[in-house]
Amino acid sequence: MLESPVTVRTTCAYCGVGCGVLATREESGAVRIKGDPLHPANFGRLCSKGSALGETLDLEGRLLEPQIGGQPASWDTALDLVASRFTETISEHGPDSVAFYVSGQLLTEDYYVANKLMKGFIGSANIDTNSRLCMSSSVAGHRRAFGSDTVPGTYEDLDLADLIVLTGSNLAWCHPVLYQRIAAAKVRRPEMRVVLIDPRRTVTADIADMHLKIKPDGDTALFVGLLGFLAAQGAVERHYVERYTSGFEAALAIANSHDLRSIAARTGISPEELRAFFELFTRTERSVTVYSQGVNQSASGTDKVNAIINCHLATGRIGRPGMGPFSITGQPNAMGGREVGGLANMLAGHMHLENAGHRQLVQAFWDAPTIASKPGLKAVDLFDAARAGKIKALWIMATNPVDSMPEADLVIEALETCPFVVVSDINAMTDTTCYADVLLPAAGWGEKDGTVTNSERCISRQRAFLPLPGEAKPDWWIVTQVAQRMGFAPGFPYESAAQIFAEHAALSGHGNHGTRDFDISAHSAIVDTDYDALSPFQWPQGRDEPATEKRFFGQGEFYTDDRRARFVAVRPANEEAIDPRFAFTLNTGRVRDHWHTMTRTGKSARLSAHFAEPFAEINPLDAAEQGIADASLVKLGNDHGKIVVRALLTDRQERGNIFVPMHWNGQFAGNARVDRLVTANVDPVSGQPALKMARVAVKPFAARWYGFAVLHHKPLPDAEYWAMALTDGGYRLELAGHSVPGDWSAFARNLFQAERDIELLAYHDTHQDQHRIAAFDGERLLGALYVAREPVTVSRSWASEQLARQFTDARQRFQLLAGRPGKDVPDKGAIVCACFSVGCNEIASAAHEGCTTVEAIGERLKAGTNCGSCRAEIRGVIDACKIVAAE
Ligand SMILES: Nc1nc2c(c(=O)[nH]1)N[C@H]1C(S)=C(S)[C@@H](COP(=O)(O)OP(=O)(O)OC[C@H]3O[C@@H](n4cnc5c(=O)[nH]c(N)nc54)[C@H](O)[C@@H]3O)O[C@H]1N2
Ligand SMILES: Nc1nc2c(c(=O)[nH]1)N[C@H]1C(S)=C(S)[C@@H](COP(=O)(O)OP(=O)(O)OC[C@H]3O[C@@H](n4cnc5c(=O)[nH]c(N)nc54)[C@H](O)[C@@H]3O)O[C@H]1N2
Ligand code: SF4
Ligand SMILES: [Mo]
Repeated sequence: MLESPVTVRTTCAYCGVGCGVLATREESGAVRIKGDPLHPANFGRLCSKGSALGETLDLEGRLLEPQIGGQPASWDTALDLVASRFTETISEHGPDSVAFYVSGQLLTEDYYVANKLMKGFIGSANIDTNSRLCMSSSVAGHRRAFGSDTVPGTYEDLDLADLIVLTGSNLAWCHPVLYQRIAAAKVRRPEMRVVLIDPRRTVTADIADMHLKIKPDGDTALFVGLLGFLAAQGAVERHYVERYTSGFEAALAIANSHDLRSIAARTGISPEELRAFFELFTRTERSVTVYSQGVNQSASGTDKVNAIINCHLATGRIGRPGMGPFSITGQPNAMGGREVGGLANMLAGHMHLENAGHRQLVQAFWDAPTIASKPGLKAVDLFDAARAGKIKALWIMATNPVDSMPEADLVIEALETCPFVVVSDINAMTDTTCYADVLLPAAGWGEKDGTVTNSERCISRQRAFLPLPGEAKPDWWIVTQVAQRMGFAPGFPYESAAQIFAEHAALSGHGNHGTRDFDISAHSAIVDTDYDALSPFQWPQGRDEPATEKRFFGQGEFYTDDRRARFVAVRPANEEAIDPRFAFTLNTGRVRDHWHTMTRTGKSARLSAHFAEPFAEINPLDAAEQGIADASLVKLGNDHGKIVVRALLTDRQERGNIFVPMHWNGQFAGNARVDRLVTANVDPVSGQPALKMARVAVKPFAARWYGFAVLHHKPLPDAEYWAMALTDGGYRLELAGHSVPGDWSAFARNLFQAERDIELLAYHDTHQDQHRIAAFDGERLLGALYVAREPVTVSRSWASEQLARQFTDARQRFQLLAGRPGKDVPDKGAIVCACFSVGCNEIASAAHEGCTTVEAIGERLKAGTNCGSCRAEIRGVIDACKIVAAE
């Protein structure tokens, strides 16, 4: 047990920036979180999610013991059952009848043992990961171009670049600390240029000098056009191309078959804007192209990646300071998972499954009975196979596919069909755990030890600073135990994460001799104490030669057979014909303060205040045409299903396009799992699904009543629409329905879980269909419900604050019922700054009083002065006030 308070250096649990965190456990049990000033990824900075990590660590909702069929079981019974069912299934139906579906949120050591068990000991490659939904087009594009899955550059390149092209990346919300780094570099060097390529005007546009509102999937055309332009301007770096690459002519021939006009038609960007961007890129040697899910999550994702890389190879802008294509990773250990070969078509240590020499190396090193010789099933195929009855035992670790896979309802069918489903998770109740035959309680962030690799190949330690809760165990331990019980004890002797890391490091150098990029063999003999003290380091760190160069490919030396890079002759994808029944393109992605399926960020009231409800961003003209009013509800549907979410009308959204966040799921909303609607259409090379491109019809959801409630107990809502968010002291809840409850007081009593002896304070206007009902338990508010025919206008942040306050007199109670703050209590409005809970009304009034810069707002209200993630939104509020003032 750790003595408290002790400060532990660890790494953030969330995104691939991989920020260093200082975690201190106070005497009270609370955990204080600060950025680690010494960590090279963040130098002390954290974003809103990282800063709030301490608020997500309580044990409410945690899975604290193994369960079989929903009943508690001992570890021995559960592990024996998993091992025997896998062993029996393999002996009856062969190794390919079982599968693991794992995650970029596992630590490298967890991932390494899971991959070793499946590929070397079970003898199948049926282990795939949620990275298939995330990074696999980047992996495939890297491998096509470089012969290896290498990210050539470093974060420092973002400081040094004169041009940063952000393609399909909402950096301000998804990699906030890198965004801040670019923003700071731009202040230091105002000549630096930023271009954003995204169909939506996201808050990232705030630092962009140019925003190219590209048509969905226009990226390949754009970069093919750029290649042609570079060649026409004589900007091709002949020396680099001739000496270090092959295939240039074929790629150029395609580029030359397109003129500016055809590129304009395919991208939706005007020829003038195209020319301006192409000229900027042509004349700026120090250019970095940062790309993320707008590139990867597409049926042409791999081609997009190669179209980008082609432009960097053609100009020799790769592997030198301030230059390069830069695929930034999403999950904390997306890179580590790739290093251990966690994808169904990869082998450990960045070796290749299709390479017999590599297979032999790995098998011999592992002293394994077998080695998978053909690629396994990729995520979408894996769940299809389970649905078809071909996968008979499936183990899911650290991912929530019922929410995050395309055609998500078919994943439910797959889990119902599969005879034996094991889920390792930290939470007892997720949309996936409820389909498990066996649930295994995993140790979470702060409770376990291991390493993660961030987007710039920097490996850092996650360290435990909390005791293991209940019966929870680290994922590597769970897999090791099952492997031993399957009869593979000699291959799985591990007693600590350090031993696994040492083996992984040794394998990376085994038979390498400079033929593989991934080499950390300098750490092959690491022992527990050194592992405990391990400082962040960037790979490669080979045993033989200390790395002197932190970037790859400045001097060629690619990992293809002839050590030349390949230009890939990519063609712009054809535009698909539109089924008129589904006239809208559905784009999906992230919001600033939530992480994926909300199993962790949903526990923080501060993070839940930024967006407390699932929503669809719709262009106001489209909304008008469909009869959709702002803040009303909309139904999005297609042949796969329907969802209902709040309409958010905004001209940030282009006509014909809709954006819905991926986060809301069955635990937080009645019917908002957006992946129900996304077709499982995959990229032919990488197998990554096109998660940014579904087709839907959009209609108003004709609610006959709308409700809003704040309540102390977690609600079990009974309404056609509901969405719940945590708030200080309880929950806030949005409701709506077609069928009108007969007795609103009974409805409210039920909702608040108010005992019979608790009296309700109620106001009913049956003529207007307005109802307001509150219940108090002594001086504490148990719940307040506001019902109206139109969306309820009560201030959400004010109402939420009422849960934490004491009601001592009748006047306060009536004020609550009136749904209005007293005159002396201003209404904050929607929360903009999560760190200091500052709302948009407060910012707007400060702006009206003369605070017209983000800095001035910071001085007055503190908003934006901690993590800075909200600075772009603060600027948005100030600008809106300026426009109103000018009108
Ligand atoms: N707050 C927060 N941060 C996160 C996460 C989170 O859940 N929450 N998750 C992490 C993970 S795992 C990942 S993978 C990353 C993802 O990070 P990002 O890729 O930055 O995030 P997304 O919102 O998925 O998508 C980025 C943008 O792609 C745009 N886009 C859609 N279609 C196209 C297209 O055809 N072309 C172009 N050029 N753009 C397009 C979308 O409009 C969107 O703004 O974020 C990581 N960081
Ligand atoms: N429509 C649409 N769908 C998407 C995307 C999109 O942009 N649009 N993005 C895709 C991308 S890029 C990604 S990365 C995925 C993410 O999708 P998921 O991986 O499904 O999302 P998470 O909510 O992160 O799921 C992680 C699960 O692991 C559990 N967990 C947390 N820590 C641990 C641990 O230490 N051990 C174990 N065993 N479990 C743990 C959590 O409780 C949670 O249930 O979603 C993909 N799906
Ligand atoms: S940017 Fe934010 S979420 Fe990402 S690693 Fe850093 S603190 Fe964590
Ligand atoms: Mo991701």
